[in-house]
Amino acid sequence: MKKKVAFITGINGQDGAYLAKFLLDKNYSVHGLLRRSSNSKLSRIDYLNIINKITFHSSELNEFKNIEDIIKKIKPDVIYNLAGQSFVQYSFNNPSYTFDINLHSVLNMLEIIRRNKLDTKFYQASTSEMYGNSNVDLQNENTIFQPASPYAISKTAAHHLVVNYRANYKGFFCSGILFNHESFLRGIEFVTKKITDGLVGIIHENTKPIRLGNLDAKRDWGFAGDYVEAMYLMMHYKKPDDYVVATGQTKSIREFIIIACSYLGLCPVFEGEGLNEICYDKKTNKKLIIIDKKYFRAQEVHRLKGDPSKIKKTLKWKPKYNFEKLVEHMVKSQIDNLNSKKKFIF
Ligand code: NAP
Ligand code: G4F
Repeated sequence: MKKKVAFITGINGQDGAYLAKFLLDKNYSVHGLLRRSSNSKLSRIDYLNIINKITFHSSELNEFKNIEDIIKKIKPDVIYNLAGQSFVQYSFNNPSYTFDINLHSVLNMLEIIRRNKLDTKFYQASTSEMYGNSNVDLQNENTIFQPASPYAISKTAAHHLVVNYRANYKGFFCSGILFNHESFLRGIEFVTKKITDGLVGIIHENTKPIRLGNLDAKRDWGFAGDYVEAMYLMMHYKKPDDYVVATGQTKSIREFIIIACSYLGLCPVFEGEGLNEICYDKKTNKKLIIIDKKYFRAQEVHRLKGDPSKIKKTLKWKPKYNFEKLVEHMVKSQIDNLNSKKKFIF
């Protein structure tokens, strides 16, 4: 039987790498988009041992003609659009670039499918950041969006485009409203990876304390491996729709630090207030965390907590990782990484 063809943009990102592995295991022929770089940037795909199983195509995401040529050549059954300027803080200083990649590129892909009358199914990586500082306790598919950063605005506009194209042109266009999901493969600038790699470094390599911003923001954190399965389920349901993917629990950065410390035998004590707060290990007096105003945002999203009822009920999605297991995975994988001959940096 002919293999189904998947085209993944952002294939070398956290989600792209996990999804590529997931789809290969489902016997898909996997094609991925890479943009030019002065280094190979395939470390996540290398870590998952799948480099030789993927066909790579080279282009910037916002090059309409290149993307159209690739899509017309490989005729994908499914496109997962995971590429994006994904760092919220960066978007405050680079809003126009963020809009170009996160919004205009989505419009381009929807137009390529429409103009060429393709049957290709399309998945868009929407985000819980679209809710902003919501006054609703549990955010679901009907909660109003109040985006609080250029990143969130670009993603909200792209989300509306997907909903609009689905209604207007009846294509299989769907959108996953994913809450924060993490893993050992997370980019080093994101707070969870900064904390787990930073603490492991302090213990095992005597590195400097970690410099962080707001410790009191709360996020609904899940495991990236579970979330790519949710994307797959959306794309294999009989009709296209939008789904919240979340755990339904919310934890602060401070709570994340405490749990990560517990897996390393550290006893964290927080002392001081605001920019003068520090965190140290009670047993050794070693400084673990310093607050640095550089990591505070122009506008913070204080609390996110998602309601995954719809995807659980309709698509029978069931995450395998809870918060504690996620933190343990990140800490243990980094210790293994330090002890292995081949070191991975993401
Ligand atoms: P990530 O690790 O930052 O990966 C982003 C990917 O996009 C990378 O492969 C990156 O390539 C690619 N990319 C960026 N700009 C590009 C361009 N101009 N042309 C081509 N490729 C480009 O992000 P992630 O965590 O996997 O997230 C995947 C998607 O889901 C993103 O769109 C993100 O905004 C969204 N999302 C993520 C979360 C989460 O918690 N992880 C939650 C909700 C939504 P390079 O390696 O070359 O930079
Ligand atoms: O890890 P973060 O940078 O993730 P953020 O901003 O929630 O965005 C991530 O999740 C979104 C889904 O909700 C995605 F759409 C997006 O692409 C990305 O994957 O920051 C989490 C929280 C923030 O409140 C931030 O202010 O951690 C706080 N924080 C405190 N100190 C820090 C730091 N964040 C970072 N990155 N670095 C710090 O030093």
